Formats: sequence, C-alpha cells, structure tokens
Amino acid sequence: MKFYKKNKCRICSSQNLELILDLGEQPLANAFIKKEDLEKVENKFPLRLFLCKNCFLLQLLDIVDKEFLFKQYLYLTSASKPIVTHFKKYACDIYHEFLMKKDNPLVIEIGSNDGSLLQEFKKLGTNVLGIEPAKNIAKIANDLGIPTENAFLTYKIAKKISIDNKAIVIVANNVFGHIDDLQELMKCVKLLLKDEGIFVFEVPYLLDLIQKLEFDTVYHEHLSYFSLGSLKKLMTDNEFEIFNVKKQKVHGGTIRVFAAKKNNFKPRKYVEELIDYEEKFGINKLETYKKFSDDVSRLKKSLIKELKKLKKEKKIIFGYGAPAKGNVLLNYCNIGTKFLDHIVDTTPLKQGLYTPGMHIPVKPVKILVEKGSQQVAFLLAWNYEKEILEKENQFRKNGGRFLVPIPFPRLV
Ligand code: JHZ
Repeated sequence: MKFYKKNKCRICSSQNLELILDLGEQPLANAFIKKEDLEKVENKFPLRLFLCKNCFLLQLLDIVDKEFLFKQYLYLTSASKPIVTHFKKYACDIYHEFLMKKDNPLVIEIGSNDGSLLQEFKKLGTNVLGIEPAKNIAKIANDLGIPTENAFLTYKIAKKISIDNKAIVIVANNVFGHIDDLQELMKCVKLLLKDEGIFVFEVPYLLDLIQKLEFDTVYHEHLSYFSLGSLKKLMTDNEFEIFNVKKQKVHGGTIRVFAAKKNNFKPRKYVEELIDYEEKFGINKLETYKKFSDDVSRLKKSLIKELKKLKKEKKIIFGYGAPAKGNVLLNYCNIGTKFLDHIVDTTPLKQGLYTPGMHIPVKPVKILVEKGSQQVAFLLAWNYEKEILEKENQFRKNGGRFLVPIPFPRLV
C-alpha cells in the first residue's frame, strides 16, 4: 500500500474539515530521478491542505505510506552548513541549561538523519542515541560513530529501546510534522523519557508559513503544520506540558518547543502570550486560510510573469538549491527546463539526478562567475538567502542576480 486517505483530524479526530489549498497531483518532493529512469511513469499523489474547523490544525489527509517516503532518503542535514551551525548552538544551549549537571546523561533524537545534531551533543560529553528510518542515512550516522537505530519510532521499538535507555533529553527536529500517528509518538516519548527529563522539538511555524506565503513547504512528507496552540492541545491530551518556546530563524521560521511531563517545570509567561498572539492573528479563523490560498494563486502568476520577462531579456536562469520544497514550487507553477537550464546543489546524493516532475538536472555548485550579468539564480533554497548571497558575493558583483520567489518575486 502506497497511499491512503484520512477523514479525521490528526489531533482531535473531528471530521469537520475544509479544503484550503490544492497544489495538484504532485510527485514526491524528494524523489529525484536517475537518468535511466526518466522515461518511467512517476508516482503522483494529490497534495491538498485541509483545515480542521474544530482544533484548527492545518494538515494533509492524503497520506503516502511512510515506508515509501522515508526508507531511502536523499536529504542530508550536513549538506546545509547554516543548519549545522544552528545545531551546534542548539546542542550547546540545551547542554548548559539541562545536561551539564547530570550524571552520565543520555540524549535520544527522533529522526536523527546523518547524526549532525547528536554529533554536537557527543562532543559535549553526553551519551547519544539516534532513531532514523532511512537505511542509507542511518548507515552514514553509524559509520560516523553516532549509534543509530534504523527504524521508524513505534511503540514496539520504544519499548525495546527503553529497557536499557531512558533519556534525560529527547530531541526531535523537523520530524513532528512528518508523523501521522501523533498519539503513538507521544506514548513513545513518555516511555523513553525519564520523569524529570525534557522533550525539545523544532517545527516550522504555521504563522511564518501563512505570513510569508511559504506554500512550497507543503509536501507529502509534512503532514501537519503547527501553531503553538495546536501543540498545546496535543501535549495536554498526553499529560505533557509546554513550559517554554523560542522562535528560531531556520527553515523560514521555526519554533523550538520545550515540553515535559506535567508539573516538572514552571511554564514561562511567553507560552500563553504567544498562544494569545496566534488567536489575535486569526489562526482560528477560516478567512485567514482563504486569504492565504488566494495569495498563493497570485504568487504563482507573478512568478511565471517574472520568469517570462527574464527569458525575454535573454537571461540564463538556473536553480540554486534543490530542496524538496523547490520541487513543490516548480511542479505547482509548471516551471521546467523551458525556464531553468539546471539546478545546483551541495548534496552529493542529489547531484547527477533529475528533479521529480520537472526533470531538471541537478549539478554540483559551480557558477560561471564571469558570466554574471547574463545569469539569474532562481533561489529555490530561499530559507538560506542570507548565507547563499554572502557566499556568492562575487557572482553578484559581476552583475549576476538572485530571484527570490517568496513572499513575492524579488531580484536581488
Ligand atoms: P532545505 C528539509 O526540506 C528536509 P528541504 C525535511 N523534509 C524538512 O522537514 C525540512 O527540511 C524542514 C542545498 N544547499 O534544508 C542543500 C545548497 O545547495 O532548505 C539542500 O538540498 N547550497 C526533513 O529539502 C537544499 O539546498 C547551500 O549553500 O525543503 C536546502 O534544503 C545551502 C545552505 C543549501 O529543505
């Protein structure tokens, strides 16, 4: 089974669901293709965002089987230097606040990818254990000396791990939204976490998604799009409590949420303040989402208009970064090789392959700086705008420009 449809909200089980955004039938955003497979028919699945009108969780209900999505994976944390820097500081902060004074502490990470974050905890002297479903990626982590269980976290696996391992800190970054059964996830966390331990996780923040029109972060891997209010409900239902939250800049706007078993930590005032702010923003109003959807359709039109204009000016346009979200944008806007010659990306696993749907070749990052003035780099990895512009300073000095697609097309 590759695909199934749900008719209930993932958090509150309500069936009062409304379609908000339809991005069409799309291939999987990370299913890059080998040259010899280009003629084969690609698997495509509906990509639609629904809103639960009871608890206001924004979510996908067309679910692609996780085995199919994650068993073999191409995204490597270590390929994006800014995220590695972010993780270094992350580990340091958690260590100083929660781990430094503990005896022989263990940190468990759910969805640990190539072990980039655990590596940092390890350097600080803590014991670490990763849980990662992608076979190829878990192997990379294990080879680098980060003990990694190659599995999806299920209650059965959690039971097995918890016989010898109880963590004082569990971390989970950009994985909460990937998990369909959030109730089971919370049961696993409860089992694996010491009573006085903390559960820290980062999720892309719903308010940023709406405000900055980050519609391309909607893809089959991302099943839920969280506000702090919706996370509070999930935590409370599972006898956990959110005691702190910190906004982060990564991935276009993220929240780092600190939770623990009830009554262990005094909640900071900011938690309720942010939830109030979300309500004032209109997170619980259908109109907010309708406007978002209309703005996305407008963005599509203006992007195509801008690309056509650049082509008319005889610019050579190539994609910069081949993130999963880039493929959503390209497929939704129907931007193929007519516009983009190729895409450059730092991930060795993606280089030499072709993008799903649009079949644009992915190459290592090598830019002909001297041809700057004729070139436009379409910044698909827009979340790294600052870092990439700094890195490609010479290209811009020679007249090259970046086209940043969201929240509106911008040449910089
Ligand atoms: P990036 C990932 O999504 C994966 P993606 C995942 N699905 C998730 O949940 C989100 O993050 C949050 C390249 N690059 O991280 C590397 C350069 O070429 O924005 C990556 O292929 N040069 C788990 O894939 C891509 O861009 C650079 O200088 O949508 C970035 O992918 C840098 C910094 C990156 O997200």
